[in-house]
Amino acid sequence: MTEEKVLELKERTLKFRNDLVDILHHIQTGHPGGSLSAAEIITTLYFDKLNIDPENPKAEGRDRFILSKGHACPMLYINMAERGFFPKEDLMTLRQTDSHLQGHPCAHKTPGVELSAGPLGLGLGAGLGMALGERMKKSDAYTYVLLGDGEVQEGGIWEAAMAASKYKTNRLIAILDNNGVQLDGTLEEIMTIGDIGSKFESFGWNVIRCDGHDIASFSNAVDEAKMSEERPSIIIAETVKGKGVSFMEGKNIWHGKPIGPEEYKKAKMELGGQN
Ligand SMILES: Cc1ncc(C[n+]2csc(CCOP(=O)(O)OP(=O)(O)O)c2C)c(N)n1
Ligand SMILES: [Mg+2]
Repeated sequence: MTEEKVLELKERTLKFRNDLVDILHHIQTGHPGGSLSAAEIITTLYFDKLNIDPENPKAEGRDRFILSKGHACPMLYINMAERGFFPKEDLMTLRQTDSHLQGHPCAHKTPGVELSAGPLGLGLGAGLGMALGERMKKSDAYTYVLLGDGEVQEGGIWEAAMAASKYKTNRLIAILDNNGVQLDGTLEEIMTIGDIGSKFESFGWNVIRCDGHDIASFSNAVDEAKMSEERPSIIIAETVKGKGVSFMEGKNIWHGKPIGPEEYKKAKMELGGQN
């Protein structure tokens, strides 16, 4: 990735963090922590890596992105709106009853959303199915699945991990948003996932590590994953929950807390007061 592209994506993620804080403050609900930790990951995919067409969201042979940690959908919607899947004005309708932008992604309502998500643990199995389907169609599309680190405590993840390895789905790329925090506390406090890289490795996966807030580092990890010839890949992206807003960083309380007026002012100041 060129330095210009890295700079462009950096500017985008800063703008998108601002948009996120604006929207979640406006609607007084939603999930800031997990959205902020995935900002660089989602934006690098949507503005550099994914072969998708907002004019034709169901195009044959497209790459697929599954937000398995569905609660982070505000950051997904912001990226999708900017790419032109739907009008940006829709963003402020997030989580309202009649909106197509529900609090968790809904594939039937939002063009370009590949899988309805929210119940954690389902996205890897679904992504595996999509990757196998693409293989049957002799397509060279990639399927990306973004997982939370708390999410991989779910048993279904490990069934999918075993099957993906058995079927050698090298075009399946999981990304772990490894922020060390889940809903009720840190993973150390609730249930550690231990050396997660070794676990996936022993299940037969190609394991790649990167800094999930460093766009060049994440971009290189994706390029490396795409080279895998037989094994599915997992990119373990080191991240900080709530990244970019100091009082949210690493705090599980900001998993799903409304942003108050003073908090809003402080967050916007830290983010450079854009918009
Ligand atoms: C099966 C299931 N159990 C519980 C929940 C409630 N829940 C929503 S988000 C969350 C924590 C997820 O933590 P993590 O995967 O680490 O996400 P991130 O830190 O990226 O926000 C929980 C327990 C859920 N959505 N689905
Ligand atoms: Mg987490």
